[in-house]
Amino acid sequence: MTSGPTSPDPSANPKWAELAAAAAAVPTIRDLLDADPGRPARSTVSAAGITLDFARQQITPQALAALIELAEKQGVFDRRTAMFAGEHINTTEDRAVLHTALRLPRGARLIVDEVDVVSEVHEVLDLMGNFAKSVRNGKWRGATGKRINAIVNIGIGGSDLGPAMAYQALRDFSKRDMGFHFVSNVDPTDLSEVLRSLDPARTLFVIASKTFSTLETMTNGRAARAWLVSALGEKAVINHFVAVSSNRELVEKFGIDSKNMFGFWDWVGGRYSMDAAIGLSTMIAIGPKAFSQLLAGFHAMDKHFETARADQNLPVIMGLLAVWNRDFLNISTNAVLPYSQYLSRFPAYLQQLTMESNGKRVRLDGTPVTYQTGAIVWGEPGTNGQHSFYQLIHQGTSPVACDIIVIAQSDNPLGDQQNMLIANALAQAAVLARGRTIDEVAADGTSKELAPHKVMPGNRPTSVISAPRLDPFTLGALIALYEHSVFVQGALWGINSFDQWGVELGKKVALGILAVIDGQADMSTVDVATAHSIEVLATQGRA
Ligand code: G6Q
Repeated sequence: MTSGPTSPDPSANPKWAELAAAAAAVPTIRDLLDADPGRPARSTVSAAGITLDFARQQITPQALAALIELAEKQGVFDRRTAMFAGEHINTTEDRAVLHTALRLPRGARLIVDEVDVVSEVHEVLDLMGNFAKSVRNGKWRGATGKRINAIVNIGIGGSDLGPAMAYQALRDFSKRDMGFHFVSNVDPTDLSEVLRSLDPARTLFVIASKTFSTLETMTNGRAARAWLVSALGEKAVINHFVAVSSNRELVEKFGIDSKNMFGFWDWVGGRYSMDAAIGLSTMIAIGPKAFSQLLAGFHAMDKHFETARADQNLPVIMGLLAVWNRDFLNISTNAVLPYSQYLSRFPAYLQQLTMESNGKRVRLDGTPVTYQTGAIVWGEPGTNGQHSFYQLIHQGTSPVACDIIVIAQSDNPLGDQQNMLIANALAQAAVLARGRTIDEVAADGTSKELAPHKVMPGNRPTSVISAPRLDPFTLGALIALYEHSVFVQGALWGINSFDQWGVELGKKVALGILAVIDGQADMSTVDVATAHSIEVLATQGRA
């Protein structure tokens, strides 16, 4: 750990008390909207093809300005500069945090720890590009000479969620005569269900693991290898397995030719790696050209985040609104509601990005926080969610902040369906923000007894995030928007958004318990509750 990371306590800053007082007196969203017809236009900012409309957030312009001042005083913008420059801002792991370098254009210059980062990034992108092309055009063949028609990405967490989300999001840009599958769970069902429909002679496995030692990925990788070898023999492995990793030694040990390994660096965190080599399956799906458009979208949002003034800066505004909702309005959860079927895995992706990054309870210097940090993030695509959990958002007792994501144009126009989709998104945004008063309910002729049941309190802070079309560029920009919003939140809270000790512990503890279950360690090595559960599962026929 580098010495002496600074992390001033934001709640000790006089601006914090000022913001708390502002929150106590803030009008309802309905009142804010009704008092100021110019509010929607003034609360809308666009960059990199994405528009953020935060008119339905419960905040005054003065409070937003105070948040910006607090961010300035907390060193959020200096930390942003340090991140882009490759300083080791991930202090607990002594690493730079440079996912923004993954999308720097060819020819840009960034030297970090005496290494020309941009050349290295483009070297790997070129290797990936050649490989992706050869799989797509059939030059790369399986061991029996057949073309590959199925790609199976085996990875978990950051080595799965990004590629799985991006494939789903960009399906319309994908090579439709190939199948793309994502296996992550160590539950044997995950791999088995994927393999049952595949032909070994036409299947290519991408083993995606930064460390190449993650239990789930290595176990599924070995099982996939055994499946292939039993059909085609040991020699076929070289034609049917490639690796994405930063651990050459373990890749070779697995039997994968290191020529077929696509590397990345310790300055790319797992959850920030879908635009590094972890995106290999995405690149095979959409082709190298579309992948470079995806990177261009990320880069456009990076540039905007780096250079735009704070009050026009989408990630800064979104990040500060998240802090406002969490700490000053005391809202503990944020629903991400994409009105796009293509974005159906986006909430799951954001769960990792936001909760693994900002689920932290001590500041950089190790002192405990005395305020709330990362919100709980979850969601499902609209309109599906409307017919289930939206009920709680509308009338439950816990307020939920909402991000409604709308894509204006459909790639699959069908009658009036796209208009219906958009109408539903805007209807929900209106009701969440404004609610429905008892007088409005009564005006419908509803009886006195029934009326209270039909009242909606509203006042659910809602942002509408929109874009003309969901293409690779837009997806890149959208992801970068959330990445940097997460950064702003973490920097203001003074926490390290780039480590994940909770996740690491889970990996370690599971190995100890596995040793007990497999009879290689004594029951006394686990706690009494775990020992009891192991015994209960044994009586239930655990294998
Ligand atoms: C991401 C996390 C975690 C990680 C997985 C897979 O930020 O660290 O989700 O991506 O545990 O790790 P490997 O890529 O090393 O297998």
